[in-house]
Amino acid sequence: MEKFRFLTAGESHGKCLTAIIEGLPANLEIDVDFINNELKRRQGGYGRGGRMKIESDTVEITSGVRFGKTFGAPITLVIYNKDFENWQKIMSSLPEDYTEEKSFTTYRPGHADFAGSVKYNQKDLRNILERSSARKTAIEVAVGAVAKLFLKQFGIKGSSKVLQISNATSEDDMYKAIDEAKAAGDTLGGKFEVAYENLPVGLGSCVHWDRKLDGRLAQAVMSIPAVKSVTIGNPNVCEMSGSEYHDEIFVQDGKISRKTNNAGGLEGGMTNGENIVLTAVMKPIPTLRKPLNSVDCATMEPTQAHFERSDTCAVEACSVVAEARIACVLANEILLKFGGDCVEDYNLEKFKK
Ligand code: EPS
Repeated sequence: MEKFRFLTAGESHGKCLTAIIEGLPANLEIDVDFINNELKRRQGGYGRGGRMKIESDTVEITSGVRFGKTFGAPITLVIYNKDFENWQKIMSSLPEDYTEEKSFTTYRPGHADFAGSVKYNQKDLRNILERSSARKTAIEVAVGAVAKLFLKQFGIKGSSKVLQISNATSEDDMYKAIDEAKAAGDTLGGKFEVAYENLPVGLGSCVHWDRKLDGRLAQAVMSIPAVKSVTIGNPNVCEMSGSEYHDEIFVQDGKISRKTNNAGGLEGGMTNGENIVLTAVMKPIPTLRKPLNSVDCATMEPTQAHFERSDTCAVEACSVVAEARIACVLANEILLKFGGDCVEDYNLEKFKK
C-alpha cells in the first residue's frame, strides 16, 4: 500500500531516462532549478570518468505540472542521454538496424553480466549492462529531488558526506588514493553518511516487519548499484554496551529530548524525532581498465573481462543517490501518515519546531 510510487525506464546509452511519479498532492511547487542542481551534484565528485564529460543532465517535465505546480496528475520526468548520439544504431529498437558493433561476451566480475545473462537468456551482455548500469540513478535522483520538494514543506531536509575512500579518511588522502587507483587502472569504493533532519515522531511502524522504517531505508539504500552494507546510527554499535549505546531520555522545555543519537533517529522501526543518520559502504566499481580474469560466454574460454570506459570512484555520486532514495521513502511515510490530496490538506503549522 505505497502512496509515493514511481517507475523508471531507460538504458545507459539509450535515448533517454524516464520516470513516472504518482501520489504527490496537488499545488506542490516544483522548482526545476532545484532538480537540475541535484542532478549536477550526482554528476560530480572526484574520480568520475569520461562519460560525465559528455553528459550535462537536466530534466524535462512532460506531464503533471502546470505553471510550476502539481495538480494531482502523474508527473513524468525525462533526462536525455547526450551520448545517445554516438549509440543510435547500436541502441536502436528496430530489427533492421541490427549490428554486432559494441556487443560483448566476456563477463565483468562483480557486475550483473553473468547472472543477468543467465536469467534473461541473453548472449550479448550489452543487453544486461545497459539497464543494470548506474546511469539510471540519474533519473532516480530527479525523482528524489521531487520528493525532497515535498519534504521541504514539512521542514525535512537531507544532506550527505563521504567519510572514507578505500583506507583514506582525510580529504587529501582520499584524492591521492583515487589518483593512484586511476593510474593503476583500478577502482575504489568507500563509505558515506546520509542524514535527514526535522522529522516528526512516529513515521514507520513497530507492528509489522514490512512497515518498519529502518528496514525500508536499508532496502532503499542497499539496492543502489554497488552498495554492500547499510548501518543505521552509530557504526560502532557492535563494540558498545547497552549503557553506552542507548540514548537516554530527558525533558527539556516540556519536550522529550536526547543528548546522543546512537540509534540514528529510529527506535522500534519508527522515527523518534532525532535526525535519521545512516552510513553505507559502496564496493569498488567492477569495470576495470586493467581487467580481471574472466570467461567468454560464447566460447567458454578463459579471457579478460570487458572494458570500455569507467569511473575510478563514484562514492560521492552514490551518496547523492542515497539521499534521493531516502527522500522517496520519507515522502511515502509522510503521505501514509498525514496524506492529503492537496498541499492545503496538511496542517503545516504543526511541523514547525
Ligand atoms: C557505468 C559505466 C559508465 C559510468 C556510468 C555507470 O558509463 P559508460 O559505460 O557510458 O562510460 O559513467 O555512470 C553513468 C553514466 C552515470 O550517469 O552515472 C556502469 O557500468 O554502471
